[in-house]
Amino acid sequence: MKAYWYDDSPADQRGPHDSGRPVPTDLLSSLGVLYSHHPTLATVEQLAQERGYKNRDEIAISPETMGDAYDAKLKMFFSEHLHEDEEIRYILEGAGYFDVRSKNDAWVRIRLEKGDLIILPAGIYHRFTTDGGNYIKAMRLFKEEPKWTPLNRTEETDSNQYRAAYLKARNG
Ligand code: KMT
Ligand code: NI
Repeated sequence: MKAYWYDDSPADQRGPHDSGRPVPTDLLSSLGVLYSHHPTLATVEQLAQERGYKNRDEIAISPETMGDAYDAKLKMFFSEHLHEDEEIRYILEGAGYFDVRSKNDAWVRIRLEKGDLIILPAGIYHRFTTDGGNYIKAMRLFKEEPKWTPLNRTEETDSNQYRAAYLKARNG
């Protein structure tokens, strides 16, 4: 894992966009973003049990697995959105970037590779992209029914109840 301020250049979303300014893990946790590294599945199982993630599936994102839909999917993942549930991802292969909004609405880019696990809280604005390798395989963990639906950022999501609850928790 590597976290840093996004450079906001118009280059391809899959480039590093590294401003050279690192973001420490405690800034991530102040946003409610939890990171951990798991060389094997054993400690993922433990975390899943503790947090009540009873279900899981796997997603592979690449031109090979998605064919013609890849470009459209990539665009969809990269539109700024929130979910009404946590987004938990354990990276099995490949790499990718999760961008999350900071308190002053700047992008923090989080690079994840094999063995990295991230939990994004419900209500946080974020987006995702593969890197130049165009391949990631991740385990998606969830509690009950998956609520994958991305709600793209609008005035309406600004007043979504999960957004409001997130801001309350984040801002204290
Ligand atoms: C999402 O919901 O944005 C995703 O599933 C991103 C891909 S998981 C590595
Ligand atoms: Ni998402």
